[in-house]
Amino acid sequence: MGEPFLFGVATSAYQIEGSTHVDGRGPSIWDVFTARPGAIADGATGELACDHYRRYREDVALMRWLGVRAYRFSVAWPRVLPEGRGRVNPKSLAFYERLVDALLEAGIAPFLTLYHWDLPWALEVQGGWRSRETAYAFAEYARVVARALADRVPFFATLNEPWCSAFLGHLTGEHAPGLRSLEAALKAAHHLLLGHGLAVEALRAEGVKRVGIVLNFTPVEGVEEARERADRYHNCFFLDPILGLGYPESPFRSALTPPIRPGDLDLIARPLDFLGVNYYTVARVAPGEGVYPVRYLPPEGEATALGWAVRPDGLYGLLKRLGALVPWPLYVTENGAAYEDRWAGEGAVEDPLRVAYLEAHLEAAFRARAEGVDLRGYFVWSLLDNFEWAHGYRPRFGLFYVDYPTQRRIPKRSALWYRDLLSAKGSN
Ligand code: IFM
Repeated sequence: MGEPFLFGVATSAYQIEGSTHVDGRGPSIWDVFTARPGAIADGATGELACDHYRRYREDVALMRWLGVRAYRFSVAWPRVLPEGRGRVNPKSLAFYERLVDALLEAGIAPFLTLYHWDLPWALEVQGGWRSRETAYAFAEYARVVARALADRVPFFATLNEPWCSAFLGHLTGEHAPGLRSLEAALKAAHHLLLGHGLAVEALRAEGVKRVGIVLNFTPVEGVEEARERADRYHNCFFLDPILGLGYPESPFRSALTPPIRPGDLDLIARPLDFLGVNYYTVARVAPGEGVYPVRYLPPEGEATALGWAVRPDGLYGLLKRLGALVPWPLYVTENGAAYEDRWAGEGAVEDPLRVAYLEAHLEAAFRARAEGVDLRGYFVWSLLDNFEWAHGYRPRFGLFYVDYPTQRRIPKRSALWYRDLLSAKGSN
């Protein structure tokens, strides 16, 4: 262990930046998906979001005030390469350089994610992640970003939650690009992983210090067969190939398989420097019907505004499981809770449920760490209320409340709590 535990906050480009038509940014699959009638609650889009592209200095000041040591953010691929590959847009790279420099000046380590779901539309029309070519385009993009930032950014994660990109984007249709096809989902899953492997090589060639990936995990409870199937779907599908174990037995009742070519699995299993772990809740399942014969049962006990059970023991169990399996240090790269917070127009926003959620989950994470799990950091999702994908702006995950009409940021009680905690731990 040795290095100080990294306390941070996390965000992603499309969820906060806004300025979607500025400085030569190309369209992404989310710009197109949000325009589809009925796809997003309240017809919301990321066009303005938290206006972070223009207000990033103010947001870095909020982080400094909190006393965090690290900031996990993502770079928007369609800003850097508006056509997905080929022509680089220097104006956008300059934005991320300014952001990184502001963070470093504030003593905050940049923790960069290359892909948090905003595929350039120009690549989608050529087949998106269903096409093997997109994996090569991703490695090209990784190289461009690393060339500009590797000297200042100590952590690079390739993908955020490829499970969501593949399955929510191509199987259930809840996320962009909104397809409903198992064949498409399996192709996307494999090409995302291939892109990850190729990007790892590109990042290393450009001298990036620490390279990893961020996966989302949902521990599963329920009767044997459904539980094991759902565990393969939620927790093993991406982790196993990365660990060199190949894909798990298919969670689907189908003869379809990922389109693996010779050498792919070796590329996907390149050694990493860390695994990012996103954890929010557990799932309760029972046998179901169809190609994925699992039913999800309503949560028992306390749940957040998204109906996700509050289960800090799930994080403890997950970290113990991963600690025994994964040969690299772990970071909790996202953890947090959505509530429909209200601001009275003055003072802090009172969010006692979020404070209790974060306190209990941090305690669980530190218990696992005290028992030997090599956990190096913890990032609250999120710094700010933001665009919560298909749910629009109603669920609020932020430590800071965003009053969208004025773009004012108002600290919630949880921000004050995190700040006190970090100052007591000597982080600020
Ligand atoms: O907002 C998302 C984030 O983009 C990815 N992980 C889960 C968060 C909450 O749903």
